Amino acid sequence: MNKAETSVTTNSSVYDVEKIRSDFPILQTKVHGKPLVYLDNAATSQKPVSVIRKAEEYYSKMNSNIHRGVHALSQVSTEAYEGARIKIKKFINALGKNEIIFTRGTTESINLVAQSYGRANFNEGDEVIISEMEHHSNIVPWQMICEEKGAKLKIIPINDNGEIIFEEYEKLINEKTKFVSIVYASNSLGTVNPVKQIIDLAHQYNIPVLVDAAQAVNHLPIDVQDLHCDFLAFSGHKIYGPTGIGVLYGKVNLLDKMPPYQGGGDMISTVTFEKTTYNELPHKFEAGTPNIGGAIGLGEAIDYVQKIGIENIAAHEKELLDYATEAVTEIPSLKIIGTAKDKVSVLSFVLDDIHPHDIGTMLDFEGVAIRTGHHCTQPVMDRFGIPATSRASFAMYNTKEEIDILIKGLKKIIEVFG
Ligand code: 7TS
Repeated sequence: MNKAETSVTTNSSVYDVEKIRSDFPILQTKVHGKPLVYLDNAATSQKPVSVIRKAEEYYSKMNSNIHRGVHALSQVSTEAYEGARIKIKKFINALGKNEIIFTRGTTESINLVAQSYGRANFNEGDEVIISEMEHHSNIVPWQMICEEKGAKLKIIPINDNGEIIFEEYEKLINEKTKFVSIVYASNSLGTVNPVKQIIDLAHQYNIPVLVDAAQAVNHLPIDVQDLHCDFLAFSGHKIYGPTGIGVLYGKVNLLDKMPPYQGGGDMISTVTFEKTTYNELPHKFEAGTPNIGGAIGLGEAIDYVQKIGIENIAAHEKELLDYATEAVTEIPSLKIIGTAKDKVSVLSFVLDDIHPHDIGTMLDFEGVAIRTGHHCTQPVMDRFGIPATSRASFAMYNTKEEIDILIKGLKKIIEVFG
């Protein structure tokens, strides 16, 4: 492999993609006899060996329930779980560790805010603003609570490049608006939204904003104090961590006033049949035994990302995206869906007269994993008048050679379909 093509020079060092690849055992897998080319990172990322080992270490040396045992193992697992919370607090620069709530993932984080904040604060005639490019998990929870409370969902439209039309947002926001929930980076278009500007405008009206950072946290440095977001949600599995674990960040003054989302063990202070008082933050929002091993694994994944450096990862992924965007110009029948100026490493496209599912299936025979479909963003598909796209999404361990294999595969498919 040509070193010059696989390494990018970063501020501090040379980005050694081969070394990074060697940390991800699954990348050695063969699919249909071909080396795996994993380009479905927006769906879920692969895990480095340190995260895999951490899960093994947890279950073989630490496994015990947390916050409730005086015995040694319970103390070890509690310390590791709470240690992971502190790592996440530092990673996104939250003010305090009580602002970090462990959830199952982005979906649960958004549902928590909709069901807790929304149920307590939305009334008949109120309005909630989201955008046309949201993942279903940032649409449906708001729809559900709006329906229950008689509130209305307002949608910021997007332009032909897949960018938010900011002036339309300015027109939508008014004294009826009670909440704004916006995706940082779109999973089906790649668009990076001007979330800081979006938040600033909402705050002029004292409206809280939730940022869906599911596709941002693994690509961009995130500083919640700099963003001034009120809530931020992400999933562990998209940032090289385990599935079934995620994070809700919330400003302490908002979380404090919000009612619990679920009732059960660990979220209480005292219980009688007459009255229950609730535990302090963040435990008030973590009912029941959590995904302890998952949280510890997520802490390990964040250590790994910080070791490589999120800026270095971003620079490498930008190079891959630019390379792929240029390479597909060789295929005249290919149209990119999502041509925003500012994008994360997501390349969605359609090919004239060839259904994305056929593209996905045929690429699979070449060992290439991409995602095809509506990507849980049906309104985006409606906006572009298409049923589905094919989506290649790149991570820190992908290479230009893998993009070459994708392009070769696409050309072969076009030949087959005549
Ligand atoms: N928000 C965005 C922007 C996403 O991309 C996803 C998952 C979610 C929320 C939900 O995350 P979860 O971990 O709770 O499921 N997106 C994708 C995808 O693009 N392909 O598979 C899942």
